[in-house]
Amino acid sequence: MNENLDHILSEVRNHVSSAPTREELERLRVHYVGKKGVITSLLHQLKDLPAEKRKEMGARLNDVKTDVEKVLKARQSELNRKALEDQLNSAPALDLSLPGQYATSAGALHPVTRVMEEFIQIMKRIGFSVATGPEVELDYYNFEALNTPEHHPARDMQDTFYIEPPILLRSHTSPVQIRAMKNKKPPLQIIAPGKVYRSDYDMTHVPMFHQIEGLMVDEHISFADLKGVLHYLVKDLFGARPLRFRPSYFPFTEPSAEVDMQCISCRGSGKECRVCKSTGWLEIGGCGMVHPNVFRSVNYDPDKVSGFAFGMGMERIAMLKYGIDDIRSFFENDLRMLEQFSC
Ligand code: FA5
Repeated sequence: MNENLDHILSEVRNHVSSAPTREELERLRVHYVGKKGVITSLLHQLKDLPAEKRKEMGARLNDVKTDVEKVLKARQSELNRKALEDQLNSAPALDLSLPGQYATSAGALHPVTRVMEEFIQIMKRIGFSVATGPEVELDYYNFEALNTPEHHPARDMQDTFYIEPPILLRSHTSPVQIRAMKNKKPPLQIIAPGKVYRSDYDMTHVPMFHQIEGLMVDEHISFADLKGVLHYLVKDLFGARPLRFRPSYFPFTEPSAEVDMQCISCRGSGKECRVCKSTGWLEIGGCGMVHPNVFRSVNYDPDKVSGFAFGMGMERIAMLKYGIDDIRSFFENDLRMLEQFSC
């Protein structure tokens, strides 16, 4: 059997090393080490040998089997490499300078993102830093600490989506005021950009929109500082425009105001103007002086510090900047509309 094995091994070496194709190599593999192959049947015959011979021949047979498998594997790698080379040599040369079959258009920032970025850069220039807070918020930060306790009628103005009370989707960016003041002692000068959610839907209201909150706290901050900052901001965003501060109500500011900007379409004349509904003014946000109760809720002393806060709707500002009359068109993903603002 030993001689027989030597013969098999040299036969395998000859046949395998000259196997011209992968198909022929597979046939040889089946012939020698397949289920009914030459070496496999020799292994089956081991049981008929006397015990001591069986052990010696078993070891020898296994060595031969391992050798055969190695030879087969080596030839397989050679044939694979050769097949790949043939394929590469016969393929037509690839001309990478040819223009593509389909034009790919470059992406661009969404108009609302662009307005937000512009807004943030302006505010950073005058010393405001960016603060953030969660969109899934606690009732405490969204209302309670902002001087809006349970059953306060002002909660109805911002009807929102509750996950499970007291957890809700924040209805404004004002909760970041509380988080920022709890984190740091005055002075403080922050803006807080982000998504907010309300149960609203019409030409000027959507259920998800973006606000940027502003908050400045120090000794002797007055309404004049608030006006100065907002005039600077609007001038940079739209060019010099008259602003109007209309008395209003927010539980977390006192006094409070809505900020209106002169209409960019009719320049304040109001004459048959769809954009400002003939009023000559456009609302861009709410603002006011931080209420003493808000300071108390974050352990600031309202007798020592004062501050202003504002909250602006980014979609509304983008509508004014780009002359868009239906806020919903920002979210319909119609490229014909969005592409007009890419550059
Ligand atoms: C507030 O959200 C206050 N937190 C703003 C504030 C902050 C006041 C700090 C005082 C101090 P208001 O609900 O008015 O206020 O919303 C602010 C702005 O968000 C609005 O002027 C408007 O531009 C925008 N806005 C409100 N609701 C929507 C909506 N559903 N869709 C799009 N924009 C909206």
